[in-house]
Amino acid sequence: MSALALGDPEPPGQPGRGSAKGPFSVRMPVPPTLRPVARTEDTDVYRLDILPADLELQAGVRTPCLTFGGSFVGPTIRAREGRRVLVTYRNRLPETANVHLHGGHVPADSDGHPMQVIDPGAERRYEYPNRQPGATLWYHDHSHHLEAEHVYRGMHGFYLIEGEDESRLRLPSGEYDVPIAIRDAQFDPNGGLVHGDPAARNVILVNGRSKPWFPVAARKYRLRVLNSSTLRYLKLNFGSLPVHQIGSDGGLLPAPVDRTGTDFPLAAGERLDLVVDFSGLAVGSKAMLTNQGQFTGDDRIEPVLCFTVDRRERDRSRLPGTLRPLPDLPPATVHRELTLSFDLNGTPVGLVNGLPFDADRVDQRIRRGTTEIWTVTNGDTATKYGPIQHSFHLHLTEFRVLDRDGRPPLPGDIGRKDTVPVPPGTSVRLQATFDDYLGRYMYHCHMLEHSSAGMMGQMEIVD
Ligand SMILES: [Cu+2]
Repeated sequence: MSALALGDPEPPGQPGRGSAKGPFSVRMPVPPTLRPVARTEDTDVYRLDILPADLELQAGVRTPCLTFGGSFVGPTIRAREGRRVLVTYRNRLPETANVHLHGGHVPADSDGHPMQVIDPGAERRYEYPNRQPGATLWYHDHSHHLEAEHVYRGMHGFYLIEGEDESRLRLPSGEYDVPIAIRDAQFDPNGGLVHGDPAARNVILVNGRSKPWFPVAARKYRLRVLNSSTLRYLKLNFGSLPVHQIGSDGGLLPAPVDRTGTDFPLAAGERLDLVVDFSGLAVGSKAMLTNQGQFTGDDRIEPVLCFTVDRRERDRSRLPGTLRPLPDLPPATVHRELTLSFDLNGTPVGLVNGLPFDADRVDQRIRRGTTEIWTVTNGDTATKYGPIQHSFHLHLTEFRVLDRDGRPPLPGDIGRKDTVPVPPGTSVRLQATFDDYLGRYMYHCHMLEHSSAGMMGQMEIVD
């Protein structure tokens, strides 16, 4: 076999063989699509085990992981708008786990509340109604104090809802619709994942492989990019490849936005829905996706994924001029202010409005049907460690970013959002309407080491 093994493709969904070492010698796997165990007229039924697995994240080395279904990234669930999904997760770990569907409008007892855990050996059924527009969601562990380590060690996967409007849009689909999860990691000399100093996480994994390659035809692809890091900010760039952003966290934008050549800053948990056009590239050529180091003490730009154009193909997909209108913003009647910060005296404790998470305390009571504006502020401007970055994630529903410190939203704030960065000393104003389920839901910093340390609040939607 050649040193670069570029002519030795493996079927999508299979882990890299790792027979050749060095950058761009392992093919990027596409997470396998989970098959339902039953289908009824209106429901797809799934079973998925949470279990340990030794996986080849780095060529030739086995890494102990905590997984959904034995793969890292876990299997993709492909749902359809208006068609219910039931998933029974069985916990085969020796510790508690649970599952939050990030971006899902779901009943409170299916939201993966941090205190609603699945005990070792037990199972729990989650109901996902999918009564929301098509979007790129993901599922991950959310058990209290453990979510950062659990997600870091592998417990995450994609959940894609196809909107009722999507087939007529004729966006790239099937094998040309590729979910890509990007995150950082640190390995010990034996290949074990080190969940320690975040600044030491010096490896970027793309669908669970370091510096993989991915074969593409010279045509358009839909790439759904997730920052699945627990903490790290990414700054991605596709170089000169034509890139249009068609969606963000909560689904499609009103129209594609040409973002060719621009950086894509992406906080942990945020998603990008992109159409990338490889048709201008010759067969045999390569294109790099790069990331610029963030929070690691260096600002190097490093290639993280190599696209290899290996064939020409007829492309019947389109990049439509219009996609999906955004819902109107009704007038807001309630305003709330939240400040995210740390108490750094002793063991760091994450705070929202000065208080760490308490499952027995409801921080915000919200009447169903209300439209609210939340001003979220990062109060950690001058700690003993310097300024500290935070982000904000709202469960249950999306919000729209109105402004940042009175200035227009950033390019990454467009569309229906559920996760946004909140840089030190800044405020972001968000507007959301709480119109579907009742019960208790979380909001928190989505830098999971921060939420694991308590930087979460609880809201209760009431009639
Ligand atoms: Cu934070």
